[in-house]
This record gives sequence, structure tokens and C-alpha cells, in this order.
Amino acid sequence: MKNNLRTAINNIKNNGYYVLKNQFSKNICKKLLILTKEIHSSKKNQFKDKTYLMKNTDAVLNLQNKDIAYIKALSSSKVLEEILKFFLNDQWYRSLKPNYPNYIIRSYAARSSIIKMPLHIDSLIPYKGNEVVGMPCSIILEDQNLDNGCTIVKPGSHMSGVWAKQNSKIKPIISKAGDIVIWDGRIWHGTTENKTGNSRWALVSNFVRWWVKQLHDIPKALPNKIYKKLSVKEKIILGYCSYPFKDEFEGSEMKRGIKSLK
Ligand SMILES: O=C(O)CCC(=O)C(=O)O
Ligand SMILES: [Fe+2]
Repeated sequence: MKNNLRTAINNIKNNGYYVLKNQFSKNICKKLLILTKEIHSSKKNQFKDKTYLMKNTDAVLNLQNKDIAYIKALSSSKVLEEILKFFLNDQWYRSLKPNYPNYIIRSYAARSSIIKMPLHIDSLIPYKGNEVVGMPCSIILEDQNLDNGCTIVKPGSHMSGVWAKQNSKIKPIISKAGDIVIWDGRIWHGTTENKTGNSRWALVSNFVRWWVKQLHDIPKALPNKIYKKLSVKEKIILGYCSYPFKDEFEGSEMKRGIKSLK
């Protein structure tokens, strides 16, 4: 295993998070930032039912439906793919070779901080043990610091087996545009308040095991013109090899291989 991959994996195991530095060029970050700001301020971004954690933030949901560039950003970092395969690939998923991912994304949204985000976990339940069910990733589009709503974590809390407690001693993650911040979904985390009046955009995806329910019906909703541009790996991570069939006449295998893809 390469040194940088081993360092990332050990940090995630021990502390619950890691920052992958310089994964995107300034140019790509700028393009994604402009695109995100445009979509966010357009009428098309009005949506229903903002959740507890998202109601007080600026957000664009389901980035995979908006522009292929968001999907290419998710799949372009080789080291990220190796980390995710290490933690999230199901070794009993035999119809895909181990060099393919078999994990999927649960959600993919752009987020800019306003008020502080309460400490929470993304893993749906807290539990102890070595198996990881989900790993959120934040592609940083604007430098983050204590004043503009950076991500904060309680190191080691992924192993606590309990729900996040507010007023915990936290560590700010100071990151730069182009970095990817990745964490074990069990870690207690949130953000500081953004006091600057400027935006703090990041693209937050939640990578999960193939059997976790997606926030929206990602395979059904993806525009065909975007589907046509996807690689096999991208189809897998959006859920096309493992979404539930309608009934037994459509099929019964959930862990499908690439031959099942249209
Ligand atoms: O925006 C961030 O830094 C954290 C986002 C987050 O924790 C979430 O969306 O669940
Ligand atoms: Fe979160």
C-alpha cells in the first residue's frame, strides 16, 4: 500500500477523519464554485421540506442531476477511491471485481455555512466496531477557517458508540480550496458560525455501503443526457447496480454486476 494511502487510512481509523490536500486545481474549484453559485441563486433551486440540519444553510441538493462536472469531481481522485474501497467495499459482493467500487452515494449536496451547524453524526446510528457504514466527503471550494463556518469534529468520537453531545471539545478543520475532507460517518461533527458575510461553499457527498437507503431515488432521477456520459464506476456509485427492483418479474438480485447496466 502506498504511504499516503496508509497514512490516510490510519488517521481515519484512529481519529475518525482526514484531509486529502490539493486534490483539485484552482481552475476546477473556480468553475465548480461559479456553477454552484449560479444554480443556488436561480429559481430552479427552490425545493421542499428542508431538514433539521439543512434548514438554516444555503444549499443545492442532488448535484449529480445538475451537471456532469459534479460527478467527475466525485470520481476523479484515485486516493479517495482507494480509501473508500478500503472502508466501504463489501467483500461478499462477488458480481463486481474488487478493483471496482461497490459502495454508492446516499446524497450529494453543495453547502455554504450561515449559522453554526449542531454537532451530529451522519451514520444514522452510533455504534462501536471496525466496520464503517458511511463516509461523508467534502470537496472544498472556498478556504475554510473558524470565522467562515468551517467543519468541526470531535476526534475519536466515531468509536464512542453514542450520539453526539453538544458543547463537546471540538477541533476545527482548517482546509483550502481543492482539498477533500473525509470522515467516518459516526464522528461527532458540525460547523462553526459563518461570521464573515461571505459564502463558504463545499460539495458534501455521503458515500455509503451499497445497501443503505439513498436520500432520493438517484438512479431514477438522473437526466438521461448525464447518464450517457457516465463511466461504469460512476454508474455503480450512483446506485445503478444495486437499486431495488420493482418486483420479482423485474429481478431479485440486489448485488448486480456490470452486465446488468443499460
Ligand atoms: O458543511 C459541512 O462542513 C458539514 C456538513 C455536514 O455535516 C452534513 O451535511 O451532514
Ligand atoms: Fe454531517
